[in-house]
Amino acid sequence: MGRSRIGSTLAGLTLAAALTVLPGGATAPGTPAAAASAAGTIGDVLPAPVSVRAAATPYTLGPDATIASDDAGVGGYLAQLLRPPTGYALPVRQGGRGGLSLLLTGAPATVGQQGYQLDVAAGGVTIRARTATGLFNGVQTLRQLFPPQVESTSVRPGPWTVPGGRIVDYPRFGYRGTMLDVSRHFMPVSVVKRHLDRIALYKINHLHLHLSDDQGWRIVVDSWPRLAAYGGSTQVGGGPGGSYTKDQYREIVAYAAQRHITIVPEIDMPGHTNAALASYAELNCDGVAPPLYTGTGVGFSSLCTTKEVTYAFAADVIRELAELTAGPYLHIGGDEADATPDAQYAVFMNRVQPMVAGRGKAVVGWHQIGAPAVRHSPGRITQYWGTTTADPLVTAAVSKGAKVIMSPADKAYLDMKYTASTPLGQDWAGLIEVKTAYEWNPGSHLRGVPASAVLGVEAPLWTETIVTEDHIEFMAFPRLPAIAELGWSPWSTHSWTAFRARLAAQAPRWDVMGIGFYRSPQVSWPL
Ligand code: NGO
Repeated sequence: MGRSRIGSTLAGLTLAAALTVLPGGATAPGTPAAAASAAGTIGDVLPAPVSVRAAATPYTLGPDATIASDDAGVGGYLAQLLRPPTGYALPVRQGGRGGLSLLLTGAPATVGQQGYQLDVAAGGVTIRARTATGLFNGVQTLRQLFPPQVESTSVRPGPWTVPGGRIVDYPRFGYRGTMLDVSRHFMPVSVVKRHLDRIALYKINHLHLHLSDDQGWRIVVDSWPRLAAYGGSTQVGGGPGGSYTKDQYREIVAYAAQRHITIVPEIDMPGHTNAALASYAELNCDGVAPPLYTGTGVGFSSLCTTKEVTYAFAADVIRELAELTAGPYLHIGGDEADATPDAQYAVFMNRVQPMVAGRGKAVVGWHQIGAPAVRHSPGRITQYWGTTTADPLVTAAVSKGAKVIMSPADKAYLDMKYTASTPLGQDWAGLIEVKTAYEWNPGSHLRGVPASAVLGVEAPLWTETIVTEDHIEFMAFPRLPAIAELGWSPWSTHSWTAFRARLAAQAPRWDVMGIGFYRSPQVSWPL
């Protein structure tokens, strides 16, 4: 299969990239014409893989197939995915070889910690990786190579044929995320879990949960019980709200971990804190608790940064949240603290950031945390949510050593309307059709922020106007896959024409999964 060509370069272009199978059935020069089987080609994957070599060797999964996996977790996950639609037994064996083999040996070094090599030949499918995460990512590619009916929860006829060839693949950025604002409207555990299942399909590996805001506090904190009990008792529009018990939250973290997704918890401070201020009068400078808030205004609340109790509160919340957090990050918000004097903002952050570091976590903050008077903290990450292409706060944080998560609001905000007539969402950052979500380069979007300073991308879904799971689906699909591709695929594969064809091919899968996506007129969806 000429794998030696992978990774070699020609005039700055990798040969492997030059051999990439293009969407819409077209193949780049040198690819066997016979590659396109009835099941499509092995390059019909989203996000676009680093390199694809199609071959006329499709594999058909049969009733007697077995799964052999060096990692029991990923092997079991694949079996759980394939058993319902196929009706096959698909026993999972640790080690050895099967029709589907997941091996922690033999992957090329280029695949790194998250990548994989996938080979489809008539005799079977082999995924090789250096980590379980790499195998998991290979499984997501394999999942997309099966016909869309593979997503069915009941038995379908098949045949379960996968196009032949080889993919060698690894991400451009280590961090590919999306955010769910469970504060403005609370989302039950079942909805979060289904969302995790869906984002995994596009190799999104972080789910940021916006757990507190003016309208609701959504996680139990034992040392400050009124936060959830009272501060979580409503939401935008005045509904019942809700909050996660610690056990429910652990369940989300564990479910995410099985999908190789890290939960990034956020407690937004010192602004966006009305729910906390309403729950505890002592957190207010005047000692008077405001009423609960169910509107959608921003920038009016602040913890009292001159009171010691505020720091005891922050320390308790961070300690309890860090204990629940498997991943390396703890997000402390820091946006729109318009009701906090600038000097006090820096005093607050300079006391709170070390609390996070002291619990062994890296600080993540919205990019206002890059204010010059706020010190760097080990491993600190700044999340850019502006709408300009240069930002002094981001460059200042980067110059101190921070890495950047790119969430430009005019490109990556999933709560923006697609068009003026979109029934849901806001438009303060602009209208974001699918092409707008796709046509930007996270590695060069901000002047003075080189790709090497970019940790990755994140698409936030704020929920002022988002109430139900249907709403989440409509706003996230198909824009989230666009952001996922920006985070994963090498820039050399970037092409709107190619992307929109691969995107269209996802629609039958979403139909089977019951995802009510936005049928953008920019994409030629199959009938
Ligand atoms: C802003 C604001 C949020 C809003 C969101 C709505 C950030 C980081 N703070 O983004 O409170 O919900 O816009 O688009």
